[in-house]
Amino acid sequence: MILNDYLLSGNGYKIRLLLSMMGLPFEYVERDIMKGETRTPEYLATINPNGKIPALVLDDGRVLAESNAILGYLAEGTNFIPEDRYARAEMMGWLFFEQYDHEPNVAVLISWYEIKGLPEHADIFEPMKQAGAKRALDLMEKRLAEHNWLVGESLTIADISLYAYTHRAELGKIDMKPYPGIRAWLDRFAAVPGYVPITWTP
Ligand SMILES: N[C@@H](CCC(=O)N[C@@H](CS)C(=O)NCC(=O)O)C(=O)O
Repeated sequence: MILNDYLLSGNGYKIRLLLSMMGLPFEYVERDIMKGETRTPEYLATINPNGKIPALVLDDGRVLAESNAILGYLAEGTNFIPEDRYARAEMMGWLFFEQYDHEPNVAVLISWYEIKGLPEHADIFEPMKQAGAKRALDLMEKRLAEHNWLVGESLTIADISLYAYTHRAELGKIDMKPYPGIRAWLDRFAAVPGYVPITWTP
């Protein structure tokens, strides 16, 4: 498999984490999103018409985009997805939460400070993103103050998805002190066999 990715992308890191935890070999292809390398006619035509990483080229040549969809594809039939129907739906709930409530706030703040710089009218948008990030982290804290993992009793792809940006939230100037449950979960996660840091590629 070939992973089209960008090293500092949390969305891409989700896939690198799962592939490593599953011990699956893959080729890594860096696409510099800051240079528009996911927006070239060739990339749009052959990899992802939506112009984004991550995009995984499967062994049979088909391509999958959308990080959480790729996680679901790779983890099908493994312990990373609960067998129980209700638990599986709960896991999907966290994946949708990640894309709608968490990533658009936490990841965007990180990218403003680490990669892209603040946008125009940051005085209006920055507090909105900080408030959204706080709401998302408060919800995670409610769960993780009393449980080891987001769903059931073991790690699922929901944990992988939400770990990717949460572990770098402080780079988005988000104060993690009020979140002891999340901080303990981050430590637990980093001790899972196959764990790799965001800067790892095969
Ligand atoms: N919903 C998508 C979001 C992917 C995404 O936003 N990728 C960013 C990097 S994190 C990207 O490729 N940006 C380049 C661009 O939009 O030109 C997912 O979860 O995979």
